Amino acid sequence: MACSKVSKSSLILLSLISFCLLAFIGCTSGKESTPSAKQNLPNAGSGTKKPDREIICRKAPSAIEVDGIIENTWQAAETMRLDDSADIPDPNRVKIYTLWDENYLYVAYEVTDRYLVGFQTERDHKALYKDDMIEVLLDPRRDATDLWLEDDIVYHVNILGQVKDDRGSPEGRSDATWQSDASFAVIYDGTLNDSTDLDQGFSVELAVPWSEIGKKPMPGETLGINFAAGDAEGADEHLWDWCGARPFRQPSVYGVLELE
Ligand SMILES: [Ca+2]
Ligand SMILES: [Ca+2]
Ligand SMILES: [Ca+2]
Ligand SMILES: [Ca+2]
Repeated sequence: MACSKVSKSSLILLSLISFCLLAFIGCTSGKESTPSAKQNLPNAGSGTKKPDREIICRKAPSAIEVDGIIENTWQAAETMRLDDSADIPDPNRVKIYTLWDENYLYVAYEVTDRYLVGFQTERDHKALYKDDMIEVLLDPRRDATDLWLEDDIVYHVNILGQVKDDRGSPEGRSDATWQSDASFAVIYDGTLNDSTDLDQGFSVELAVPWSEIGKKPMPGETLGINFAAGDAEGADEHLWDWCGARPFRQPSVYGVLELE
């Protein structure tokens, strides 16, 4: 009887020791793995938190012709506003459309702008952002870093249909010598660089190949994204964006585009 009592207590004691030991090992390894997984990427992991901004990108019901004209097919898109909130007379009003198909991510901008201004006709010109223009910024991997990494792409398109396209690098440097395979087209309604009359505005269409984005498009797929626009009013040009990124090449605060 005594013998059996001792072995029962020993068994209970052994189980308790094993349990504590396992729990201790579990805690220790957990403490070690979390920071080491994150330490190489600034602000890594933000991509997993629920984004503040989301846009649904519907599938294009038919082909989009990239000619600057917002055709009927675009009416299938979920749209959003990116109006200028600057305290100026007649600030620009901006409406953004997105669609996708097997080959391209499509983005269109419809801009109401009373004074049309544009000068840069050279690709990748440093001053292109000073013209009336739009920007689309992508973080395809959604690693949501503060650095502009090799997956990250920005397309600036000015009112003349000229482009400044940059891609990031593993060191976080933006490289304007990188050239996109995307198609761009702009049309405007008004008189360019003439402030003596009032203009109507301009519209922009972009088709970005999925091969450039590096993703296979399918419903539920997501990208980190930001949209921006710029208005040149004489010397008083200014820019604004969807996500409040400063600089705009800051994927850590980007919203999410989800393919439907
Ligand atoms: Ca079109
Ligand atoms: Ca303008
Ligand atoms: Ca990225
Ligand atoms: Ca370029």
